[in-house]
Amino acid sequence: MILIGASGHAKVILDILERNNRKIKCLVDANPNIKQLCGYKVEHDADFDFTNQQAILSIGSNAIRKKLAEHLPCNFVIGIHPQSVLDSTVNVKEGTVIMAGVVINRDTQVGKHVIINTSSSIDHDCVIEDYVHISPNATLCGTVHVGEGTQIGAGAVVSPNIKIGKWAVIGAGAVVIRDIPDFAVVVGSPGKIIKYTN
Ligand code: JB3
Repeated sequence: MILIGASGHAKVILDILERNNRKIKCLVDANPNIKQLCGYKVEHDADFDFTNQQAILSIGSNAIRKKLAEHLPCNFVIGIHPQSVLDSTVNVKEGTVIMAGVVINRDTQVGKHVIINTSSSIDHDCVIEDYVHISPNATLCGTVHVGEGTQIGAGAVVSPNIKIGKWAVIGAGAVVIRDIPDFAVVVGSPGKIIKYTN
């Protein structure tokens, strides 16, 4: 299989794939100056045939993952660290990665090309839509809904039953106690909207 994107996020996914005994053919990056990562060869978009490759998009930007997922002819696979704890009812879709120390509880649904980053906690009955990034140590209580493309910052806390819209940004350490509309940028405790991304 291949990883698309060859920087810091790819390093973490490589570790997950190695622990799962996946054979990594190469990485592919848009930047022709990147030649290798962690001992793996890095190929480049301009001269690489993506057709039917088993792949993960190892790029932290939610918008870039969406753009590439929609046009690359790959078969996207899931990467789950063996030291994460997912209830058997948790549903995870293609292209999503789940890092070390993550806990996801019963009846939560995780969409496509999502990043559930290191040691984050997602409780029961949550819905995490496509292209979301849950950053390290974030905590989502029960029945939280996170819309497409939204980033939940490191260490943020989201109270139970909260709905966060699409392409929003919740700042690091924010505490979200009210529903958040699409595109809102939220900081602080209690979380306040300071601007909109669109
Ligand atoms: O917060 C944590 C724990 N991790 C962050 C991660 C989620 O996001 C990390 O700290 C970084 O902030 C970020 O990691 P990422 O995405 O590895 O960061 P960056 O250094 O920006 O690397 C993105 C890579 O994707 C670069 O090497 C780009 O050249 C490459 N890239 C961008 N667009 C692309 C494309 N590669 C390919 N093949 N095709 C593209 O269209």
